Amino acid sequence: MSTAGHGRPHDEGPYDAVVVGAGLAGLYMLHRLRGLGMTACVLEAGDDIGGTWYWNRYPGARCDVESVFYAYSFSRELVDEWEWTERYPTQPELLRYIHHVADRFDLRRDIRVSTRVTRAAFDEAARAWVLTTDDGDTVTATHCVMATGCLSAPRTPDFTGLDDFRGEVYSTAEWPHTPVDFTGKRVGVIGTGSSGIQAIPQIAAQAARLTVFQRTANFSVPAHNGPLSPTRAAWVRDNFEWYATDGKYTALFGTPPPPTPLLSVSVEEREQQFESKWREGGLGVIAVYPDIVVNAAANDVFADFIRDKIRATVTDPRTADDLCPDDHYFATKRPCVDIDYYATYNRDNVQLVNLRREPITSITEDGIATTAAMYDLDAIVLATGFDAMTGSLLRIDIRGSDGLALRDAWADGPRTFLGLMVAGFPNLFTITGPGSPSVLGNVITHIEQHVDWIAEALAFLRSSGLRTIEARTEEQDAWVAHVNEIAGFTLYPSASSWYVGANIPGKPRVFMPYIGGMPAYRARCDDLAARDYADCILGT
Ligand code: NA7
Repeated sequence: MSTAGHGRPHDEGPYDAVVVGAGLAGLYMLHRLRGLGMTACVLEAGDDIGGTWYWNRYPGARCDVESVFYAYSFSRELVDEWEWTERYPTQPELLRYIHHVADRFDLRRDIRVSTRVTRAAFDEAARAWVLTTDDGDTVTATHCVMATGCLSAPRTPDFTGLDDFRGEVYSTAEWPHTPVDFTGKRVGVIGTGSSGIQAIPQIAAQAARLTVFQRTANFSVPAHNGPLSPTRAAWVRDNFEWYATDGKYTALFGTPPPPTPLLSVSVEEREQQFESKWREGGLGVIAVYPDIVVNAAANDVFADFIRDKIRATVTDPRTADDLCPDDHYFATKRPCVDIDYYATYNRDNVQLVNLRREPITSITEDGIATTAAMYDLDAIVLATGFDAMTGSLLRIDIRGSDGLALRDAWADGPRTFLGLMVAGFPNLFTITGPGSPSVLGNVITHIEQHVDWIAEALAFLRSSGLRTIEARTEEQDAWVAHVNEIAGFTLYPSASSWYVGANIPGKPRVFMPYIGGMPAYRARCDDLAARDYADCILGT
């Protein structure tokens, strides 16, 4: 693996393709490009590979998808040889897996780490992309693939006085690489999304005192984590052919939902189904009944079931009430998958502060001040989320034809064709970009589908003697309209979630992922390929 940090800026390339990001998407993209006999280079901002699993090393960090499903399926040998240890993989185990993949497929020699891309511009005369790095180097390639991740632009809210705080400040998304010891300390955690909910039980077990600052209560479902059962591991291997083609897209939802809508069955029957899904745990709980994401009344019934579970677990009634979500429908924000989250509030050293009742006014030298009290702290942990889906792309100054800035093209929200391409930006691909299923479901399977599609498109261009491919504006407009229309049939856009950019002040409120399901989405992508990319502008 090469690193940056040399004296004089230099120019690299031309490559057939340059890939930005060496996480799960970038690594597989490189592997496929190599398989096509193409020259490629991967640029990675981090000091090592791993993407999300390189950065998010906070205590308790785990994937919310089961280990056997959150794994590549492009290589049967890889599936056969890698043994996961727990039902849900920890961050260190995921990183070991990613390193194993990089070594096994000899990927490192084309990856340049410690290299942040600041600008990517399409040179129309050369019909090539020129990427500029933070060292001032340039890398030129015919195609540019953004494998920059959907949740990789961390966001720290603008808290008054944060710099004045004399204690330690940590961000879950940029956790130190050396162990952090909270023993004997008074710790405050701001944020109760997935990261906060995973970290809180771990920090509570170590710290002298933990104060959780919650603005919005989230729905969390039990992980029922434990050692990986041999049958679970064998299931993917035994059904590999089906799994790798179709099964992987739905596997994370566990037993399929019953065909009947929730409101059409008896109270006894639905309670049984609720309990059965709750015992299964994990994100499969979303598939409890088919109508909970489209019918508010059905959603309310199931949300009440979860609120009852919270109240049955948390002994202090006021804390329990504060932990019960009441401002959004279940699943309209990605539910958290937890290990002992709610029970943590029964510990004597844990306190919940409801920021709806007492908002934070400032951070001082000593801790966090709210409208009601001063909380003295030795450490603050920010679990405050990401500028999701568009943040990592827009932090790069991306310029297409005629110098068109992606920031301008997306000023009213992201516009893509299939979440893969953007009109006005020839030969630019976005893996799991907005407008694709991306974050809805199991991201690694969506990554594989996108990488395979891009690889096939590049192979087609080469075999047809073509050099450029670009989304047509009218096809893109139609796709964006379709993405919005489908979202509008569901309850999802009603929530102030990162799916709609609501967590970033000023961000246009648009439901970004495609919620029409993988079968419909894959059919559209496959159809486009089968028709030789007829909906795109192709150039020599
Ligand atoms: P999330 O889910 O965006 O959670 C961020 C949390 O931080 C959430 O509880 C926010 O409350 C809270 N937050 C953000 N800004 C503030 C301020 N200013 N004051 C108080 N609280 C604040 O990010 P995660 O990293 O936990 O998870 C992201 C995804 O990663 C997750 O969905 C999984 O797919 C994996 P809010 O809800 O905005 O009121």
